[in-house]
Amino acid sequence: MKAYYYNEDPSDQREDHDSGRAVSTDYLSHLGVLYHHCPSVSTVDKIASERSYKNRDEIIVSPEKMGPVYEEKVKMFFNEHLHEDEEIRYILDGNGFFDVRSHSDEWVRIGLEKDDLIILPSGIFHRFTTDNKNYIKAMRLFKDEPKWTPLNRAPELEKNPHRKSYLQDKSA
Ligand code: KMT
Ligand code: NI
Repeated sequence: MKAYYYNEDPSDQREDHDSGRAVSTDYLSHLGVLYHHCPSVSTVDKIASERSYKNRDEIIVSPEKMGPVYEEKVKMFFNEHLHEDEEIRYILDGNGFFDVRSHSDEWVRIGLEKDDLIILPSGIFHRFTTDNKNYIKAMRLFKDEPKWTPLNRAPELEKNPHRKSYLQDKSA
């Protein structure tokens, strides 16, 4: 895992966009974003049972797996959105970036690789992209039914109770 402020250069979203300003795991936790290194699935099982996550599936995001809709999917994952539930992802193979909004509404980029597990709190604005190798395999964990409808950023979302409670908790 490597976290840093995103530079807004006009290159493809899948490039590193590393501004050179590093972000610590401590700051991530102030945003409510929790990182765990999980060298084995049993470490993941422990976190899942502590948080009552009963279900999981696996997703591969790559042109081989998705075919011609890949580019479209990659653009879609990169739309800024929030969820009313936590988003937990455990990286099984490949690489990807989760970008989350800082307290001052800048993008913080979190580069993930195999064995990285990330928990995004409900209500945080974020987006996802593969990197320039165009391959990631990830486990998605959920409590009951998969419920991660993306709510795209819009002014009226500031009234969403999950958004309000995120802002209150994190004094963002
Ligand atoms: C998401 O929430 O954007 C995704 O699930 C993308 C694939 S998981 C790395
Ligand atoms: Ni999401």
